[in-house]
Amino acid sequence: MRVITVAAAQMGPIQRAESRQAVIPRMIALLDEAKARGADLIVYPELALTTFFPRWYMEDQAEVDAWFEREMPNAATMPLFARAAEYQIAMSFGYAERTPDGHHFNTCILTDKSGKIVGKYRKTHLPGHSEFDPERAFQHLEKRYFEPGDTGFPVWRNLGGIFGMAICNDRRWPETYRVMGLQGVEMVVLGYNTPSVNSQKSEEGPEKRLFHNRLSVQAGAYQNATWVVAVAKAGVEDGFPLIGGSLIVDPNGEIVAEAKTEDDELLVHPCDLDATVFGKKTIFDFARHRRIEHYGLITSR
Ligand code: ING
Repeated sequence: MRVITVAAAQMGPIQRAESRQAVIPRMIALLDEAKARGADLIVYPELALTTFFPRWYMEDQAEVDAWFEREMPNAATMPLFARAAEYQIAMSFGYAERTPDGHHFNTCILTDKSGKIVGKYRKTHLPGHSEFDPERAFQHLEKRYFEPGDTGFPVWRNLGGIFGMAICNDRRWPETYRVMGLQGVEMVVLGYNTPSVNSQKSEEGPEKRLFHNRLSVQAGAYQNATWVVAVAKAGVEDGFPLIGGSLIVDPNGEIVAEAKTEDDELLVHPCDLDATVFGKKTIFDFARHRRIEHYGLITSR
């Protein structure tokens, strides 16, 4: 048994006018609850420090850059890192990263129990568009504000297991999980900000979005015999609704915990990393069963 008690820290809405200084106390309150409930790891959403700003069309790069962090930890997030280190709880959260040489990524980090950053992932699959689209009910300008990630899908040894990260739209692509699965991943942690309605298909509402969220995460977990922890930033941000539905899914594809609200809500579950072994040794023993001579199109087109 290698049990990691995981806290999925769903966050409610962050309004455009709210500062990082208003958000950090909410994250620390969730961390306090995670400590009280015996967690070893806490997982926060994508872009956890700010509103989902890619819904806003901006032309002034200085205005765009104000949504980005230039270093991590930094003054705003140091209290969170300090509290996590005090509690000996590892954490993962997403934020907008501006590198010293001026690159912009939708990024997620993973720390060890001492609060040291051991892994950084930059979102690969950027949904949406890069120019203002008048046809859409609202904008989704991730291709305007972020570059595609340059990390690929690494895995890291942490907490006695093999961990990987993904971000939001990445969870809809089977390649995301398979590349980590081929590296033996035992737990994938990811955050998301998913609009409750499709900006191009208004009849597609939250039920369908929640269905596709479960479908994508359960499939990725089952098909790679890995735990997947998927954590929402949820609720209505400046009038724009985001789905909740944060999930903890086991290596057999079963949902073992699911959020009930669209607010700050902590899901806690003891995840035995050894529960991945049977799947990896039998039905998804990749070395024994896969036939890569037939898979070329996946990387060549
Ligand atoms: N959000 C959404 C997501 O992939 C989206 C965008 C929703 C794309 C539904 C396609 C269909 O969950 C982010 N931030 O990727």
